[in-house]
Amino acid sequence: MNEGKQDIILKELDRIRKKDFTYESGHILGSMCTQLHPIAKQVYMKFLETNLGDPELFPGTKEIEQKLIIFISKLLNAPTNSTGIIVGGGTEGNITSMWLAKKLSKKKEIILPESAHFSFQKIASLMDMKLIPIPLDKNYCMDIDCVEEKISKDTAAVVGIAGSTELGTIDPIPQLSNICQDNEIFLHVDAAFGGFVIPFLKRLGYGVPDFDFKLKGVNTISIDSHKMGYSAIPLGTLIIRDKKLAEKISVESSCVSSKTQTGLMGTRSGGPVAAAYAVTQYMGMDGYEKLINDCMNRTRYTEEKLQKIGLQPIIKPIMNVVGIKLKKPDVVVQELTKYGWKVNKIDRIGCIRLVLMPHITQQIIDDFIIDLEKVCKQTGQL
Ligand code: 0PR
Repeated sequence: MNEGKQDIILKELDRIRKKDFTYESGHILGSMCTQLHPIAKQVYMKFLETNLGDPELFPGTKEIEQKLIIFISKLLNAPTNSTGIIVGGGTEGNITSMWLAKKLSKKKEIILPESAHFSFQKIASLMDMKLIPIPLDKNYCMDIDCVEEKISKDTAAVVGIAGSTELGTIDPIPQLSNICQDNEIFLHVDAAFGGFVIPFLKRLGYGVPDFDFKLKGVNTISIDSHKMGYSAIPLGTLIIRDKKLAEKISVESSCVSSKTQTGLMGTRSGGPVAAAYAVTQYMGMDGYEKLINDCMNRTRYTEEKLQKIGLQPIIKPIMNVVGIKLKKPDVVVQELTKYGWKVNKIDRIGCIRLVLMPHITQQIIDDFIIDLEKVCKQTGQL
C-alpha cells in the first residue's frame, strides 16, 4: 500500500472522527448502545470478510451463527422446533416479524401500544399496513382492557413491548398471550432492549412478568445483541416459535450456494454474528446477571441523586432506563449538550431519558447530576 496516501487518509478520518461523541468519555447518557466488550472487537475483525449471505462458502461462520441462535433461543425459553433469523437490529426484527404476520394472515392491521418504537411507522409505510394504537395505563404500559375491543377481522398481529424505548416498561405480555391464543392472532414481542435484561432481572429476584416463549401465545420475539447484549452493531435476532412458519418469508436464491434465503438481508458480514457469539460465551449467564445487577445498582443510585436535587423519575424504573419529567425538555437537552452531555428527549411524554448502560459509572452520574442541577436552575425547572 502507498504509505503516504494511507497516512493522509487515516489522518483525515481521525480528524473527522474527533467530532463524534464516545462511550468511553462517559458523555453518552441516553443511548441504548454501549462500549464494546473487548472480545467483540477482536472477533469482529477476524470475521470481517465472511458473508453469511452465501453460507456454503462460509460453513464455519454459519455454524457460529447457529450457536448464537441456540444461545438466544435458550435465553428466551424457545421450544425445540423454533428457529432464528439474524437481523440488523430491532427495526429489522420488527419488520421481519410483521412481514411474517401479514403473510400468514393476509391481513393488515397491527395492534400495538402507543409507546411502540417508530420502526412500526416504517412497517406501515413499507408494507401498506395500518397501526391501531392502544393507550397506555398509569404505569406507561399498554392498557390491556383496550386490546380486545380493537381486534377485528382485519387484525394481522398484536405487538407487546418488553423494555420500551421510552421508559423501559414491560407490557402485560401474559395477558396479551391469552388474548391472542383465544382469538388465534399472531403475537410479536419487541424485546430489542429488554431481551437481555428481563431474564437476568428474574434471576436477581425482581418481580417482572413473563415475556418469552413460556407463554404459549407468543409467536416471535426480537432481541438485540447490540443493545444490552453488550456486543457490536449491527446485530439482532428474531426467534420464531415454529420453524415451519419461516418458509413463508423464504425465497429461492438461485445465484448463491444455498437453495433458499430467509429474511430481508442478502450479503451480510459474519463479523457482528461471531462477535455476539463470543460475548455470550465470555459472559455466560452469570456474567450477564452481574452486568444487569451493576446497571440496576447505578439506576437506583441515579434515582437517589435525582431526588436529592428535587427531581423525580416519571415512574419507578423497571430496568436501567430513567425518564425525568421536565417543563422544557428541549431546552434542558440543548443546555446539557453545551456541558458535553448527550441525553435523549422523549417528546411524547415531555421528558428526558437516561439509559444506565454498562459504560455509565458512578463517577459519571455524580458529574452529570451536578451539571443537570445547574441547567435546571438556569432554565427555571427547579
Ligand atoms: N424496538 C425497541 C423497543 C427499541 O428501543 C428500538 C431502538 C428498536 C426496536 C429499533 O432498534 P434498532 O435501532 O436497533 O433498529 N431503540 C433506541 C431508540 O430509538 C435505539 C437507539 C440506540 C437510539 C442508540 C439512540 C442510540 O444512541 O431510542
